[in-house]
Amino acid sequence: KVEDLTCNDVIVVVMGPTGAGKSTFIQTVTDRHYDNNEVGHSLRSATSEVSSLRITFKRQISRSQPSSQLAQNPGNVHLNHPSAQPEKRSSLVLVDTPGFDDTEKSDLEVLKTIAEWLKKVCVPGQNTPTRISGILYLHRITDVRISGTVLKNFDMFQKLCGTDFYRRVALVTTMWPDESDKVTLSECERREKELEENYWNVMITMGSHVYRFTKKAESAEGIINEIAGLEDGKRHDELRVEIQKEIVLQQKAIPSTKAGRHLHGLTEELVLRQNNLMTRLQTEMKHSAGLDQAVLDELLSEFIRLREERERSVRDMSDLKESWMGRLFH
Ligand SMILES: Nc1nc2c(ncn2[C@@H]2O[C@H](COP(=O)(O)OP(=O)(O)O)[C@@H](O)[C@H]2O)c(=O)[nH]1
Ligand SMILES: [Mg+2]
Repeated sequence: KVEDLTCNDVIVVVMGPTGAGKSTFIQTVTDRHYDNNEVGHSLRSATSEVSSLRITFKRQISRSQPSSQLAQNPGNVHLNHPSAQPEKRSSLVLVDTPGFDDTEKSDLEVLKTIAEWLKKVCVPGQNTPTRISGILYLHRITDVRISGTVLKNFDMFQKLCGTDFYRRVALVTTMWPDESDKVTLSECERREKELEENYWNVMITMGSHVYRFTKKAESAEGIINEIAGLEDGKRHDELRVEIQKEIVLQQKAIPSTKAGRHLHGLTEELVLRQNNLMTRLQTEMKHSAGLDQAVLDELLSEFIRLREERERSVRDMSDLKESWMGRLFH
């Protein structure tokens, strides 16, 4: 439970589109620790909303392991591990979040879910406890192009996170092909470069780091070590996630946050697109004399589905509309 979190916990939030590999990444880290019998008590929630899992995390990466993999990877930051030193143990909480493309939830519901969780772990008036140590944003390197869904996830993540916190962000590419598959590998490396130059450049300039997740536990642990600042004691700095500042410190309602405002714009565009589509479908149905029944039925069910979707978008948009008073005060 969220209330169980303590100021000794290192909290790392994992974000990204559905299917980016968030749950797999977390599983990879936790499995290893289950095997080693190092599991502390579980914080996994019963719902599939935001779930968090606490493990006792031991620094296990020797000098030679990650550098061999990262050396061939000049775009990535070099993991510069000091020579063997006594193991350090930390209580690590990994937080799994839904993407902004959930099948069950609208984007607004997802935003609320994440924001509420971040609000609960942040006790106002107390200055040390439960800071977020880092955010991992996961991206499938196998995606041939950057889809609208992926862009939406990335934009929403940036707005939630805030520029100050970019230094504590790991941009993690997942689903790397095997070393043996040279053709696919070089294609993925080209995409990685494109991401770094055209999509992630601003974040990188402002301190975010890029990593590859190679499915091995060492790979995941290396990323967490780096980003959570487990080794350099930096986790007590004053950095905070933007939406936490907004809803906890500035007491803003979700529609008034940067993420909320951005989502309002996106939802407005979505409603326009849905309206256009519905008009087109209606025209098609009007001119449908002679079309066979199966085609007609399909058009009709498409129309009904679209109308339901639009209802939901319109509802979200009105929820996201800042009240007159709200705008005055923020
Ligand atoms: N080939 C491959 N498949 C992966 C990898 N990571 C995740 N998957 C698969 O991709 C799918 C989505 O992963 P999941 O962790 O559920 O994504 P989430 O929606 O972000 O939590 C699952 O079927 C995983 O088994 C990876 O590194 N390589
Ligand atoms: Mg998942």
